[in-house]
Amino acid sequence: MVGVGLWRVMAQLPHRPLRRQTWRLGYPLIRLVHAPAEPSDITLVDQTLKIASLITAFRSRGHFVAALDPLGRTLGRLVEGNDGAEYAEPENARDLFELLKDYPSLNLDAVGLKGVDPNKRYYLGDHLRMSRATQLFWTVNEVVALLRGSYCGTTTVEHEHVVSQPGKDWIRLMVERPLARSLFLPSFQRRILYHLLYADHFERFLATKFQAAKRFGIEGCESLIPGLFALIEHAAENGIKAIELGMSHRGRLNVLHTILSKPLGSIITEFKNAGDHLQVGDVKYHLGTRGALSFNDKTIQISLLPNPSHLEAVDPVVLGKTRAKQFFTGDTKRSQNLGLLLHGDAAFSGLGLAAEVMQLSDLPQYTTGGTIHVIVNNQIGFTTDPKLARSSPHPSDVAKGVGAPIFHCNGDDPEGVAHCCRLAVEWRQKFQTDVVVDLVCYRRHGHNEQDDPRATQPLTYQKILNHPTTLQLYSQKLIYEGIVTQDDLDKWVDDVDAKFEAEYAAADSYAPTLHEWLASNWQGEALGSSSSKRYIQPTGLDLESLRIVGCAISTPPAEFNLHPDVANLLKSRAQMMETGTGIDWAMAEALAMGSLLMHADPMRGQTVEKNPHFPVRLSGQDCERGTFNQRHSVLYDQSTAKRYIPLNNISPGRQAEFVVCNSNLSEAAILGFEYGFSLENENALVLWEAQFGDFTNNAQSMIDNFIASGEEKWMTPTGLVLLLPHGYDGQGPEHSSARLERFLQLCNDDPDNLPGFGPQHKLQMEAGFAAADKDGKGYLTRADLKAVMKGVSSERVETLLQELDFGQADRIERRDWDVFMAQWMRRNAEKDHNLCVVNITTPANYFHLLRRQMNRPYSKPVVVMSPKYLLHHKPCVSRLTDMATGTYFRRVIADGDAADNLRNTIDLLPRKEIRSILICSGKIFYLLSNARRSRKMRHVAIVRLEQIAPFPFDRVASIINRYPNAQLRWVQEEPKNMGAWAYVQPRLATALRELCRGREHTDVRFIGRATSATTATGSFQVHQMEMKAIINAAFELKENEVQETQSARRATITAV
Ligand SMILES: Cc1ncc(C[n+]2csc(CCOP(=O)(O)OP(=O)(O)O)c2C)c(N)n1
Ligand SMILES: [Mg+2]
Repeated sequence: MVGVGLWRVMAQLPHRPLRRQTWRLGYPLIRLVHAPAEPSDITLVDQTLKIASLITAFRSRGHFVAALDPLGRTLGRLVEGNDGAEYAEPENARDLFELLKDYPSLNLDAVGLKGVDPNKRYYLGDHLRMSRATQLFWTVNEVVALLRGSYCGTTTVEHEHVVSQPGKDWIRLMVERPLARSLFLPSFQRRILYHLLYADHFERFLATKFQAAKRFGIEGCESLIPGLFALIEHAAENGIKAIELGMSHRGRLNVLHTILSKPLGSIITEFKNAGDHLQVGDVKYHLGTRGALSFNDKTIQISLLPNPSHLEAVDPVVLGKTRAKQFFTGDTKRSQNLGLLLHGDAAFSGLGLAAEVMQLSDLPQYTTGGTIHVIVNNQIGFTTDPKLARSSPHPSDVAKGVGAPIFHCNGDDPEGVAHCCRLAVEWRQKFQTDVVVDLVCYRRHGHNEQDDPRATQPLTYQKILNHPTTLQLYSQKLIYEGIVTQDDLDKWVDDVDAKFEAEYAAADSYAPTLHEWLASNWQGEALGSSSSKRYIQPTGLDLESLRIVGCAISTPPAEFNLHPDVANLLKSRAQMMETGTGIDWAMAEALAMGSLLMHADPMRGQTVEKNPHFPVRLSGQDCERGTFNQRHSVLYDQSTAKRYIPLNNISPGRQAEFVVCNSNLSEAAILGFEYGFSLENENALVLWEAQFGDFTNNAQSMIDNFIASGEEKWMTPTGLVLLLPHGYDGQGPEHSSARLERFLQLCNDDPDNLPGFGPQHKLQMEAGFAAADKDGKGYLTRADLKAVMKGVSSERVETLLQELDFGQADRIERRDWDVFMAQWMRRNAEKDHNLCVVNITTPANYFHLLRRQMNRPYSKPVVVMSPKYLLHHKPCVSRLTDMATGTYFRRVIADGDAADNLRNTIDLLPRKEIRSILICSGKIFYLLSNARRSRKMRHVAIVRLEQIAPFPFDRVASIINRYPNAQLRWVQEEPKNMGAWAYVQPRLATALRELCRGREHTDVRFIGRATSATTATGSFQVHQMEMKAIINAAFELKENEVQETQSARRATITAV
């Protein structure tokens, strides 16, 4: 084959000697192996190989000598003291640099082609991608001309690290051709110029009108705007229907206005601070919005997510939301919804989150089919030069780890920028993986407009001062090429400036609306535009529904070869369903999730099976099996490794989907991703599980800046559930604490004031009673109560009455009404709370909690201090009837309550004789209960705070009031400066002050570990001694419990 191919080629050869040499190479190849080659053969082979290496050099190192820096610093030796210069010194490509220095008179010595005639033709076959179609023989001159244009101009691409060979081939095909930079039509060039002009004048306008304001202008990188237009237009042409966009401060106002059409009047209002009545909770350059762009017959929706100052933090959120969009719109090919992230150069290379997020790009349950990253590479981060900001040549280098191709372009070449953006879109649609556009530009002013950058970068800013704007450069080019005239340009300038002025003049009467800040489909819930399928309904379910779900999740498919332990687990689950007892944590969780997947809509008379509802998505490290071997939500056939997910087989085709996925080892990226997922649609239960709660602080900014505060800042409610394994089992400082105190500190409920107790509340109650008691009998019946609670289901009223211990009495006195209304107001106030924090002790209560997330019309994030030890602790079980109709989530559980799963373990003294109340939360309850039983402490009551925040003032108080003569103790496992104590202490004081008047004992003593710098000891023995000391202190009626535990700790520590 080789011989025939070469023969055909030879026929075209110009010179006889060359033909003879080539023939020798082609025909008896064996001669080359067996006989010594002739010097001329060797020279030819050597030169051809050198040309091949030259091609490789251009492809792999051409970007080092490309003309990327608008300030002209990339190509050429760095001048000493030329601060701010790109790190990419030509040392990395010295040969190419020497070769191109005096182009077109090539210095072939530099690349080892000494003495070669640059016009002699060499057979290169496949080495140049284009050769297959057009040319097999190339002169060195042609090779250099082609590759110089492809890799060393104002645009270039890095692709040697791309893993996919077809991907590499495609890129070469796209760039290695003489006119690879698409010949844009004049109309397109005019549009680029117009967008450039608009972006440029937008900043000028704001700079003139608001000289003292920070706006983080785009000056120096105006080509971002035509670049984005080109990207979005090409995305629309390639089938994308919606873009989720995330970006930082730089140029954000410009993007908001020019790309997303945020009215200028609105931006001006924000500058003037005239929209404060809308209680916007964040600065203008953090806000999000939604917009749409139309190109011919195609419209593309764009939603810009709001973000905190924390750079890169929004990245995973954008991708989670993109994934959710794909999920909810059935975009299984991921070809219609695109995630687009704009980054700063310093942030992209410096912050690990960017790299963590890119790691998600090819993970089956996290991929979004490729993200397009655009780096606004202004070659500075605040006052820090690139050489101090990263250890690699380009800020984009971190993307090489995931094999993303990287297009670099010079910001002063807006056509090149548009071209790269279009190629990025094509790559993404074709290969469905991440791709980067590194837009190399500069920052004309300081970090913000109040900074003078000359103080730290004097030489760079001298250069910038003398450097024409991109608009000037590009308009000169187009005028020179005859694409536009100076008159055209002047007219555009006049029109654009006049438009801005007119909007400025009209801004005083501009009425901003809350909708301008909404980036999500259902963010408008608070504004009455919710798409919710949800309403308040009880979380308890009829036993039949529970059995349907229970049976499905404990039955493996036929002929499925289960692991023996898993087979036993399923058997025990089946038994739980049969007996209705012994329901453990994992089973309760599966029942809750399964019932949500099959959720019935009783209002429409539908049965469990007829109304598929509420998809459930659970993600986290090793969550499929469960870190503690408890969940096994995916079954594996032991002979085929086939997977089977019981929760997806309750009623296949007629249920919502259960997505369960082991995540990669990242907290911040995954938590951010799931938070983003939860923002897209409120009708899904989204849960993130940490391996151990201890690791959540790796994701602290997701918690502080999004989950806890997003709703208040940006009106972005979320119903995300965080499962954070927590509890002291003697496993050391980093496997004990999910840092409960941190979450409680984020909760916004007022420690000192009770809802329902203000003067205006009293007036409301009075008026309400008068309205309900129509016939003036002085009390209400249950019917009166239900009649006056318009729009509230009768079941719900009954639940509230039960919670207040009304029993079955049909006479509600005025005092009871006040209590009822205070409770009602408190419930309403829960809507204003930002975070719910629970530390639950029974599987049934966990079941209700999860179902409550989907059974109330508003969404709140829930932080669950989830158990480890309790997962397999025999007494920690519930009965099926604890989840049945009429049962509900208990914020507090006291001895003998219906939800008390350990009732009858001790015969307590009558309530008046109870001398001590131990209030606690979570796992320690079981230790206390066990000790109380074995020590026969009949005079001690134990109260479990299941929901810590919002604090259940009313419920806690009514339980305390049951024991009028008891002392109060708060017992916790955590050190005194951690756990719930700091949160609970003032709230207990308020509850006692307002709701427990007249009792003798009103101070609450602390029992727990002594204050400590670390969460827990590393010694198991010390841990056990500490636990013992806590339990002893809890049951001793001494005054100095704290000292007791403190000295116990010190003693043990010294002993060790
Ligand atoms: C996580 C984080 N750390 C620090 C900062 C403070 N900060 C704000 S802007 C900035 C420089 C960002 O540089 P770059 O990413 O290149 O963006 P540019 O401002 O140049 O567009 C820094 C350090 C921040 N906002 N977020
Ligand atoms: Mg920068």
